[in-house]
Amino acid sequence: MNKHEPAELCTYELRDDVAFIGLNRPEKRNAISDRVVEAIAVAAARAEAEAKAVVLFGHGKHFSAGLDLAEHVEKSLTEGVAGSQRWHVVFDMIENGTIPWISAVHGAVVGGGLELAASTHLRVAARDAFFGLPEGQRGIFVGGGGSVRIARLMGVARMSDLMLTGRVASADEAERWNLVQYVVGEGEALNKATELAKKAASNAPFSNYAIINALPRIQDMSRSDGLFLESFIATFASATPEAKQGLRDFLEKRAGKVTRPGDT
Ligand code: 1HE
Repeated sequence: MNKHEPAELCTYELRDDVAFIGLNRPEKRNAISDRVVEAIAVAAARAEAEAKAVVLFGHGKHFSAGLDLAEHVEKSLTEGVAGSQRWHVVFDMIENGTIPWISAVHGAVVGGGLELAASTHLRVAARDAFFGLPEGQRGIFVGGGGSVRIARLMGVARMSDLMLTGRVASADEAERWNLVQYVVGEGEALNKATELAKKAASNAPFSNYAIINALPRIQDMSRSDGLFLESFIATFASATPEAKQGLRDFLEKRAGKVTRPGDT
């Protein structure tokens, strides 16, 4: 191990049902090395086993500066391909797991850092967050799933703009472009993500599983296949004990109503 690296590249804490996973390499702006990818994999496996939702955040002043360029520059072509494919496997564990992940981002959310955030299910940005894909300027390409995930979130034209011109998006632009779902004040992203994670953790596990696994897949299907699959998932969900209980709770006036934003 490099003696300058902290032993714990990802912090992990379970609070109630929510796992808090923190990228912990602040002196390198949470740049993602091979060891960081493995630390994320270990944390993700632990969260899958014991948590009902995850909040992912970065220690220090930035969420993540993306790919560790110092490590990358030393790699052969074969090592580069293998490295990219390992990112794909680990980020797929996040996206296609059984529990919802919510990213709380601030500062730089750049390159592979944005690819990591895009593999989670919701993103909350603090107002000081900024979003860039400087791969074009560095002579490389996205390799952590961005061409699939980021392009689906913000669209190919916007992603091409960031990659071709080095344009950097503010938190408000990122929200307008569908990269993030919430923008909050500086220093408040973790609190907001925690609030959302607690809500998501209280849903029926099967509903969460279907939301995070079926919705993205259905977008990749034909309309007819998507509707067909939806019917089966809906029927299966309705047969779970949580659904029977949830429906009865509402009908017998034990469950909350849907309220207007701002109403309690
Ligand atoms: C790094 C990295 C890194 C910082 N790899 N070491 N990503 C980028 O092209 C982003 C490059 N980084 C930056 O633009 C800036 O560092 C930040 C805007 C993120 C932060 O700026 P700042 O002023 O807070 O920090 P800094 O002084 O630039 O960096 C502090 C240290 O972190 C410094 O090392 P030091 O030994 O001189 O102290 C930097 O070299 C180091 N550092 N970013 C390695 N990325 C799967 S494919 C994905 C492809 C990509 O992700 S491409 C985008 C790569």
